[in-house]
Amino acid sequence: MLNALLGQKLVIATPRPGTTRSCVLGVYASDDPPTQVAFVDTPGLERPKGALGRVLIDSAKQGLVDCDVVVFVTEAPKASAPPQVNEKDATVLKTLEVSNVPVILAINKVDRLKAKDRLFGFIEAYQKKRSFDAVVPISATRGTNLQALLGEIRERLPEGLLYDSDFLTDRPERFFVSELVREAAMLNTRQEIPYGIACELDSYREENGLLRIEGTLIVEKQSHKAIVIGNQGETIKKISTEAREQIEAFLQRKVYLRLWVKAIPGWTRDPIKARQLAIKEGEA
Ligand SMILES: Nc1nc2c(ncn2[C@@H]2O[C@H](COP(=O)(O)OP(=O)(O)OP(=O)(O)O)[C@@H](O)[C@H]2O)c(=O)[nH]1
Ligand SMILES: [Mg+2]
Repeated sequence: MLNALLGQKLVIATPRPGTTRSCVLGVYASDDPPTQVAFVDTPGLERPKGALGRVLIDSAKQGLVDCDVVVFVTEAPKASAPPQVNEKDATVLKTLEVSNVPVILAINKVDRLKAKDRLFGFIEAYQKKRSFDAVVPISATRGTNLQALLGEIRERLPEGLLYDSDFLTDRPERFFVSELVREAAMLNTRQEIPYGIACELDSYREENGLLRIEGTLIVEKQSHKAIVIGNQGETIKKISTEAREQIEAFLQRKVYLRLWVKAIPGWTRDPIKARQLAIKEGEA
């Protein structure tokens, strides 16, 4: 959704839960009317248990500090589902009870819902849980209603432009590069492996006009290492190629990328390691 709002790919997205780990700032800007919206993408507030899960919840809560508006993103119900608030959303809405900023409900993925009238019962069920300041059905992939969502957000922001007109994010280039590597690794692995993947960049330097990047994919079990490498290295090769293409598109230049795979057994269950490996603070 953030990428669609910004009109460019800034943050990573995969079908796997737990994709976003560190909060990421992305500034939307428009001249007509003059608008800046500083979006902070956060991890989901309801996550699998374990040390990494707790780290992600802390990270998400950090993203809620000092914001003027919360956009609570849920997804349109499946055709067969009864119109009710799902359990995970109910838990997250409890967390938001302490916040006294406006909360906008964005119902994403309406492109998947053929019978749009099913939304009415769904919205009613959410409004019963708490009174949202606005409700906007959207589709991030199709771009449906994004302007309406921006309008609802804008109306609730304080006046004034805080950033230079071309300012996009406060994270360094390297952060997004390591995220794109992690995204490619998550997209090419299955079951519990993606959740236990972290990425660290070991070197990032110019050499003869080429950007040379070396990085390590960290997995949480020895057995996962062999799977990420794949038969005759085919999986890691695919991950490297996809990551390199994404990095080249992001940086608009040619890069050389080399990846290693390392197991740090149980890192997602160790509170200190989970924090160190999953959350990038300031510099990546
Ligand atoms: N059909 C459809 N799929 C979408 C839409 N928006 C996002 N998705 C897909 O939904 C999946 C999850 O997207 P993410 O952006 O990773 O979701 P998230 O809520 O940020 O999840 P975490 O970062 O894991 O907490 C991805 O596969 C997206 O491509 C949409 O409007 N329609
Ligand atoms: Mg995310």
